[in-house]
Amino acid sequence: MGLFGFGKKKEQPQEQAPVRPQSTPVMAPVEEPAPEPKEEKGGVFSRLWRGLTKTRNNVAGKVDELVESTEVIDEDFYENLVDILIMSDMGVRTSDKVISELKRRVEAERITDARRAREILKTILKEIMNQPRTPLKWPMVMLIVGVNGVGKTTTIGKLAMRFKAARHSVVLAAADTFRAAAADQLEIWADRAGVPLVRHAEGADPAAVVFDGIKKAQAQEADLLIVDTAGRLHNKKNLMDELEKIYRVITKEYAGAEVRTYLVIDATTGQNGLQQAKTFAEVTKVSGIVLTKLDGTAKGGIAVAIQDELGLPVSYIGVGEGIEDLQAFDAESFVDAIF
Ligand SMILES: Nc1nc2c(ncn2[C@@H]2O[C@H](COP(=O)(O)OP(=O)(O)OP(=O)(O)O)[C@@H](O)[C@H]2O)c(=O)[nH]1
Ligand SMILES: [Mg+2]
Repeated sequence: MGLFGFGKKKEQPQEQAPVRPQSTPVMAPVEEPAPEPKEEKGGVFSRLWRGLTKTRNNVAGKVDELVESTEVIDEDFYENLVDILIMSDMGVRTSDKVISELKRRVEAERITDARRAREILKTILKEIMNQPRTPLKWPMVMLIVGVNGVGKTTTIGKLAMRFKAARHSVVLAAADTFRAAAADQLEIWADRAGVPLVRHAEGADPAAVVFDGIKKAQAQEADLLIVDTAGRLHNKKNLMDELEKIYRVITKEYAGAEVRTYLVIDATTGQNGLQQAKTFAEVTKVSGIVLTKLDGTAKGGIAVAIQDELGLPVSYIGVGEGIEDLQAFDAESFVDAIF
Protein backbone atom coordinates (compact mmCIF):
# COMPACT_ATOMS: atom_id res chain seq x y z
CA MET A 1 0.00 0.00 0.00
CA GLY A 2 3.06 2.22 0.05
CA LEU A 3 2.38 3.40 3.56
CA PHE A 4 5.93 4.35 4.22
CA GLY A 5 6.50 6.07 0.91
CA PHE A 6 8.98 8.89 1.07
CA GLY A 7 8.16 12.28 -0.33
CA LYS A 8 4.46 11.59 -0.41
CA LYS A 9 2.59 14.73 -1.24
CA LYS A 10 0.66 16.08 1.70
CA GLU A 11 -2.85 17.15 0.87
CA GLN A 12 -4.15 19.95 3.02
CA PRO A 13 -7.78 20.07 4.05
CA GLN A 14 -9.68 22.86 2.41
CA GLU A 15 -9.52 26.00 4.55
CA GLN A 16 -12.05 28.24 2.89
CA ALA A 17 -15.77 27.65 2.79
CA PRO A 18 -16.62 26.90 -0.84
CA VAL A 19 -19.52 28.98 -2.04
CA ARG A 20 -21.87 27.32 -4.46
CA PRO A 21 -22.03 29.19 -7.74
CA GLN A 22 -25.64 29.99 -8.52
CA SER A 23 -25.38 29.33 -12.25
CA THR A 24 -24.05 25.78 -12.07
CA PRO A 25 -25.96 23.07 -10.25
CA VAL A 26 -22.91 20.83 -9.97
CA MET A 27 -20.03 22.35 -8.08
CA ALA A 28 -16.44 21.97 -9.06
CA PRO A 29 -14.88 19.35 -6.79
CA VAL A 30 -13.26 20.63 -3.64
CA GLU A 31 -11.04 18.66 -1.37
CA GLU A 32 -12.71 16.65 1.30
CA PRO A 33 -13.18 17.22 4.22
CA ALA A 34 -15.77 19.88 4.75
CA PRO A 35 -14.50 23.28 5.76
CA GLU A 36 -14.05 23.98 9.43
CA PRO A 37 -16.59 26.25 11.07
CA LYS A 38 -15.40 29.76 11.84
CA GLU A 39 -12.85 29.83 14.62
CA GLU A 40 -14.11 30.69 18.06
CA LYS A 41 -11.95 31.55 20.97
CA GLY A 42 -9.53 28.73 21.49
CA GLY A 43 -9.66 27.66 17.87
CA VAL A 44 -9.90 24.27 16.25
CA PHE A 45 -6.48 23.00 17.20
CA SER A 46 -6.94 23.76 20.88
CA ARG A 47 -10.22 21.84 20.83
CA LEU A 48 -8.39 18.94 19.29
CA TRP A 49 -5.61 19.33 21.84
CA ARG A 50 -8.10 19.37 24.71
CA GLY A 51 -10.10 16.49 23.26
CA LEU A 52 -7.02 14.30 22.99
CA THR A 53 -5.73 15.02 26.50
CA LYS A 54 -6.30 11.49 27.79
CA THR A 55 -4.46 9.94 24.87
CA ARG A 56 -1.68 12.49 25.07
CA ASN A 57 -1.13 11.79 28.76
CA ASN A 58 -1.07 8.11 28.02
CA VAL A 59 1.16 8.15 24.93
CA ALA A 60 3.31 11.27 25.12
CA GLY A 61 3.71 10.95 28.88
CA LYS A 62 5.13 7.46 28.59
CA VAL A 63 7.19 8.15 25.48
CA ASP A 64 8.75 11.22 27.12
CA GLU A 65 9.66 9.19 30.18
CA LEU A 66 11.24 6.52 28.01
CA VAL A 67 13.15 9.04 25.91
CA GLU A 68 14.47 10.85 28.98
CA SER A 69 15.73 7.65 30.53
CA THR A 70 17.32 6.31 27.34
CA GLU A 71 21.07 6.75 26.92
CA VAL A 72 21.57 4.22 24.17
CA ILE A 73 18.97 3.23 21.61
CA ASP A 74 18.87 -0.54 22.00
CA GLU A 75 16.40 -3.44 21.75
CA ASP A 76 14.90 -2.50 25.13
CA PHE A 77 14.09 0.96 23.83
CA TYR A 78 12.18 -0.47 20.86
CA GLU A 79 10.42 -3.05 23.02
CA ASN A 80 9.27 -0.43 25.48
CA LEU A 81 8.12 1.78 22.65
CA VAL A 82 6.12 -0.96 20.97
CA ASP A 83 4.41 -1.67 24.31
CA ILE A 84 3.37 1.97 24.63
CA LEU A 85 1.87 1.93 21.13
CA ILE A 86 0.00 -1.32 21.76
CA MET A 87 -1.37 0.09 25.04
CA SER A 88 -2.72 3.05 23.09
CA ASP A 89 -4.78 0.59 21.01
CA MET A 90 -2.67 0.87 17.92
CA GLY A 91 -2.88 -2.90 17.53
CA VAL A 92 -0.01 -5.38 17.59
CA ARG A 93 0.38 -5.57 13.84
CA THR A 94 0.46 -1.84 13.23
CA SER A 95 2.66 -1.15 16.27
CA ASP A 96 5.21 -3.75 15.15
CA LYS A 97 5.22 -2.33 11.67
CA VAL A 98 5.73 1.23 12.92
CA ILE A 99 8.59 0.22 15.20
CA SER A 100 10.35 -1.85 12.51
CA GLU A 101 10.21 1.13 10.22
CA LEU A 102 11.52 3.37 12.99
CA LYS A 103 14.40 0.98 13.62
CA ARG A 104 15.21 0.90 9.93
CA ARG A 105 15.36 4.69 9.67
CA VAL A 106 17.27 5.12 12.94
CA GLU A 107 19.91 2.65 11.73
CA ALA A 108 20.08 4.07 8.21
CA GLU A 109 20.54 7.59 9.54
CA ARG A 110 22.84 6.43 12.38
CA ILE A 111 20.77 8.19 14.98
CA THR A 112 21.87 7.89 18.59
CA ASP A 113 19.67 10.50 20.24
CA ALA A 114 16.36 9.10 21.50
CA ARG A 115 14.74 12.52 21.07
CA ARG A 116 15.52 12.35 17.35
CA ALA A 117 14.00 8.87 17.23
CA ARG A 118 10.84 10.28 18.82
CA GLU A 119 10.56 12.81 15.99
CA ILE A 120 10.99 10.09 13.37
CA LEU A 121 8.27 8.07 15.08
CA LYS A 122 5.92 11.03 14.69
CA THR A 123 6.80 11.34 11.00
CA ILE A 124 6.05 7.66 10.42
CA LEU A 125 2.66 7.93 12.13
CA LYS A 126 1.78 10.96 10.06
CA GLU A 127 2.72 9.11 6.88
CA ILE A 128 0.48 6.16 7.75
CA MET A 129 -2.52 8.38 8.41
CA ASN A 130 -2.00 10.82 5.60
CA GLN A 131 -4.19 9.02 3.10
CA PRO A 132 -5.30 10.75 -0.07
CA ARG A 133 -8.75 12.29 0.18
CA THR A 134 -11.43 12.06 -2.44
CA PRO A 135 -12.83 15.37 -3.62
CA LEU A 136 -16.35 16.33 -2.66
CA LYS A 137 -18.86 16.12 -5.50
CA TRP A 138 -22.37 17.48 -5.64
CA PRO A 139 -25.06 16.45 -5.37
CA MET A 140 -24.01 13.98 -2.74
CA VAL A 141 -25.71 11.41 -0.54
CA MET A 142 -23.99 10.57 2.73
CA LEU A 143 -25.16 7.34 4.33
CA ILE A 144 -24.21 7.26 7.97
CA VAL A 145 -23.89 3.71 9.30
CA GLY A 146 -22.64 2.09 12.48
CA VAL A 147 -23.78 0.05 15.47
CA ASN A 148 -25.92 1.36 18.34
CA GLY A 149 -24.91 4.43 20.23
CA VAL A 150 -21.65 5.18 18.44
CA GLY A 151 -22.72 8.75 17.63
CA LYS A 152 -24.37 8.55 14.18
CA THR A 153 -27.20 11.00 14.81
CA THR A 154 -24.99 13.48 16.62
CA THR A 155 -22.47 13.33 13.79
CA ILE A 156 -25.22 14.01 11.23
CA GLY A 157 -26.40 17.03 13.20
CA LYS A 158 -22.89 18.42 13.33
CA LEU A 159 -22.24 17.72 9.64
CA ALA A 160 -25.50 19.41 8.68
CA MET A 161 -24.50 22.53 10.59
CA ARG A 162 -21.02 22.60 9.07
CA PHE A 163 -22.19 22.21 5.49
CA LYS A 164 -25.00 24.67 6.03
CA ALA A 165 -22.49 27.16 7.43
CA ALA A 166 -20.47 26.62 4.25
CA ARG A 167 -23.60 27.66 2.29
CA HIS A 168 -24.54 24.24 1.02
CA SER A 169 -28.16 23.28 1.04
CA VAL A 170 -28.70 20.16 3.09
CA VAL A 171 -31.59 17.71 3.55
CA LEU A 172 -31.73 15.10 6.32
CA ALA A 173 -33.51 11.74 6.07
CA ALA A 174 -34.43 9.80 9.21
CA ALA A 175 -34.05 6.27 7.87
CA ASP A 176 -33.56 4.88 11.37
CA THR A 177 -37.21 3.94 11.76
CA PHE A 178 -36.79 1.43 14.56
CA ARG A 179 -38.02 3.91 17.15
CA ALA A 180 -39.77 7.26 16.87
CA ALA A 181 -37.26 8.78 19.29
CA ALA A 182 -34.52 8.37 16.68
CA ALA A 183 -36.32 10.68 14.24
CA ASP A 184 -37.21 13.05 17.10
CA GLN A 185 -33.53 13.33 17.98
CA LEU A 186 -32.66 14.05 14.35
CA GLU A 187 -35.46 16.60 14.15
CA ILE A 188 -33.88 18.61 16.97
CA TRP A 189 -30.64 18.74 14.99
CA ALA A 190 -32.48 19.65 11.79
CA ASP A 191 -34.13 22.57 13.62
CA ARG A 192 -30.84 23.73 15.08
CA ALA A 193 -29.16 23.60 11.69
CA GLY A 194 -32.19 25.07 9.92
CA VAL A 195 -32.40 22.28 7.36
CA PRO A 196 -35.42 20.21 6.29
CA LEU A 197 -35.95 16.72 7.63
CA VAL A 198 -37.81 13.88 5.96
CA ARG A 199 -39.31 11.36 8.37
CA HIS A 200 -41.91 8.61 8.36
CA ALA A 201 -43.76 6.82 11.13
CA GLU A 202 -42.00 4.37 13.38
CA GLY A 203 -41.46 1.00 11.72
CA ALA A 204 -41.68 2.43 8.19
CA ASP A 205 -39.47 1.11 5.40
CA PRO A 206 -36.10 2.94 5.57
CA ALA A 207 -35.77 2.80 1.77
CA ALA A 208 -39.08 4.67 1.47
CA VAL A 209 -37.71 7.42 3.71
CA VAL A 210 -34.64 7.63 1.49
CA PHE A 211 -36.91 7.82 -1.56
CA ASP A 212 -38.72 10.83 -0.09
CA GLY A 213 -35.44 12.35 1.00
CA ILE A 214 -34.22 12.18 -2.60
CA LYS A 215 -37.39 13.80 -3.88
CA LYS A 216 -36.98 16.61 -1.36
CA ALA A 217 -33.31 17.07 -2.23
CA GLN A 218 -34.14 17.16 -5.93
CA ALA A 219 -37.00 19.61 -5.47
CA GLN A 220 -34.78 22.11 -3.73
CA GLU A 221 -31.64 21.30 -5.72
CA ALA A 222 -29.82 20.44 -2.54
CA ASP A 223 -26.11 19.69 -2.53
CA LEU A 224 -26.27 17.15 0.22
CA LEU A 225 -28.67 14.52 1.50
CA ILE A 226 -27.55 12.94 4.78
CA VAL A 227 -29.22 9.68 5.75
CA ASP A 228 -29.39 8.40 9.33
CA THR A 229 -29.61 4.62 9.53
CA ALA A 230 -30.44 2.16 12.28
CA GLY A 231 -27.73 0.53 14.29
CA ARG A 232 -30.03 -2.23 15.37
CA LEU A 233 -29.63 -4.62 12.49
CA HIS A 234 -28.74 -7.80 14.27
CA ASN A 235 -26.84 -9.67 11.65
CA LYS A 236 -24.82 -9.19 8.54
CA LYS A 237 -27.57 -10.45 6.27
CA ASN A 238 -30.10 -7.91 7.60
CA LEU A 239 -27.61 -5.13 7.30
CA MET A 240 -26.64 -6.09 3.78
CA ASP A 241 -30.26 -6.37 2.63
CA GLU A 242 -31.21 -3.05 4.14
CA LEU A 243 -28.26 -1.17 2.67
CA GLU A 244 -28.72 -2.80 -0.71
CA LYS A 245 -32.33 -1.68 -0.78
CA ILE A 246 -31.27 1.87 0.01
CA TYR A 247 -28.52 1.84 -2.63
CA ARG A 248 -31.03 0.55 -5.17
CA VAL A 249 -33.36 3.45 -4.50
CA ILE A 250 -30.52 5.95 -4.83
CA THR A 251 -29.25 4.43 -8.07
CA LYS A 252 -32.71 4.43 -9.56
CA GLU A 253 -33.96 7.81 -8.35
CA TYR A 254 -30.83 9.88 -8.01
CA ALA A 255 -28.51 8.56 -10.70
CA GLY A 256 -26.19 11.55 -10.86
CA ALA A 257 -25.54 11.68 -7.14
CA GLU A 258 -22.24 10.83 -5.55
CA VAL A 259 -22.86 8.26 -2.81
CA ARG A 260 -20.60 8.06 0.24
CA THR A 261 -20.97 5.65 3.11
CA TYR A 262 -19.43 6.80 6.36
CA LEU A 263 -18.96 4.30 9.13
CA VAL A 264 -19.13 5.76 12.63
CA ILE A 265 -16.96 4.09 15.25
CA ASP A 266 -16.85 4.85 18.96
CA ALA A 267 -13.16 5.19 19.88
CA THR A 268 -13.81 4.11 23.45
CA THR A 269 -14.68 0.60 22.21
CA GLY A 270 -11.11 0.12 21.01
CA GLN A 271 -10.26 -3.08 19.18
CA ASN A 272 -13.93 -4.03 19.23
CA GLY A 273 -14.62 -0.98 17.07
CA LEU A 274 -11.97 -2.17 14.66
CA GLN A 275 -13.79 -5.49 14.45
CA GLN A 276 -17.07 -3.68 13.69
CA ALA A 277 -15.34 -1.80 10.93
CA LYS A 278 -14.11 -5.03 9.39
CA THR A 279 -17.63 -6.47 9.42
CA PHE A 280 -19.13 -3.38 7.79
CA ALA A 281 -16.38 -3.27 5.21
CA GLU A 282 -17.29 -6.82 4.20
CA VAL A 283 -20.91 -5.87 3.71
CA THR A 284 -20.58 -2.52 1.98
CA LYS A 285 -18.07 -0.22 0.40
CA VAL A 286 -17.13 2.15 3.21
CA SER A 287 -15.86 5.53 1.99
CA GLY A 288 -14.49 6.76 5.28
CA ILE A 289 -14.59 6.46 9.03
CA VAL A 290 -15.97 8.90 11.56
CA LEU A 291 -14.17 8.18 14.83
CA THR A 292 -16.17 9.62 17.74
CA LYS A 293 -15.63 10.07 21.48
CA LEU A 294 -11.85 10.36 21.25
CA ASP A 295 -12.15 12.73 24.20
CA GLY A 296 -13.37 9.83 26.32
CA THR A 297 -10.44 7.51 25.83
CA ALA A 298 -6.70 7.32 26.47
CA LYS A 299 -6.50 4.94 23.55
CA GLY A 300 -6.57 7.23 20.53
CA GLY A 301 -4.03 4.98 18.83
CA ILE A 302 -7.06 3.21 17.39
CA ALA A 303 -7.09 5.92 14.71
CA VAL A 304 -3.77 4.62 13.41
CA ALA A 305 -4.84 0.98 13.56
CA ILE A 306 -8.03 1.70 11.59
CA GLN A 307 -6.21 3.41 8.76
CA ASP A 308 -3.40 0.90 8.64
CA GLU A 309 -5.37 -2.32 9.03
CA LEU A 310 -8.41 -1.40 6.98
CA GLY A 311 -6.81 0.95 4.51
CA LEU A 312 -9.77 3.28 5.14
CA PRO A 313 -9.33 6.98 5.76
CA VAL A 314 -10.53 8.50 9.01
CA SER A 315 -12.51 11.38 7.53
CA TYR A 316 -13.84 13.02 10.68
CA ILE A 317 -13.15 12.73 14.37
CA GLY A 318 -15.29 13.60 17.38
CA VAL A 319 -13.43 15.08 20.32
CA GLY A 320 -16.41 16.20 22.42
CA GLU A 321 -20.11 16.88 22.35
CA GLY A 322 -20.04 20.43 20.99
CA ILE A 323 -20.64 21.25 17.35
CA GLU A 324 -17.04 22.31 16.77
CA ASP A 325 -15.89 19.07 18.32
CA LEU A 326 -16.53 17.20 15.10
CA GLN A 327 -13.43 17.91 13.09
CA ALA A 328 -12.15 17.05 9.68
CA PHE A 329 -9.31 14.64 10.33
CA ASP A 330 -5.83 15.96 9.71
CA ALA A 331 -2.94 13.56 10.33
CA GLU A 332 -0.44 16.30 11.04
CA SER A 333 -2.42 17.97 13.81
CA PHE A 334 -3.65 14.67 15.20
CA VAL A 335 -0.14 13.35 15.74
CA ASP A 336 1.05 16.71 17.05
CA ALA A 337 -1.80 16.69 19.55
CA ILE A 338 -0.93 13.29 21.01
CA PHE A 339 2.85 13.81 21.21
N1 LIG B 1 -17.89 12.80 24.51
C1 LIG B 1 -18.39 12.61 23.30
N2 LIG B 1 -19.65 12.18 23.15
C2 LIG B 1 -20.13 11.99 21.91
C3 LIG B 1 -19.34 12.24 20.76
N3 LIG B 1 -20.10 11.93 19.67
C4 LIG B 1 -21.29 11.53 20.14
N4 LIG B 1 -21.33 11.55 21.50
C5 LIG B 1 -22.44 11.16 22.40
O1 LIG B 1 -22.75 9.80 22.22
C6 LIG B 1 -24.13 9.56 22.55
C7 LIG B 1 -24.79 8.71 21.45
O2 LIG B 1 -24.88 9.48 20.27
P1 LIG B 1 -25.96 9.26 19.13
O3 LIG B 1 -25.67 10.25 18.09
O4 LIG B 1 -27.33 9.22 19.71
O5 LIG B 1 -25.57 7.81 18.63
P2 LIG B 1 -26.30 6.91 17.53
O6 LIG B 1 -25.23 6.13 16.84
O7 LIG B 1 -27.17 7.73 16.68
O8 LIG B 1 -27.16 5.95 18.48
P3 LIG B 1 -28.43 5.02 18.06
O9 LIG B 1 -29.35 5.84 17.23
O10 LIG B 1 -29.01 4.66 19.39
O11 LIG B 1 -27.88 3.83 17.36
C8 LIG B 1 -24.74 10.93 22.72
O12 LIG B 1 -24.88 11.18 24.09
C9 LIG B 1 -23.71 11.88 22.10
O13 LIG B 1 -23.74 13.16 22.68
C10 LIG B 1 -17.99 12.69 20.94
O14 LIG B 1 -17.21 12.92 20.00
N5 LIG B 1 -17.58 12.86 22.23
MG1 LIG C 1 -29.21 7.59 16.22
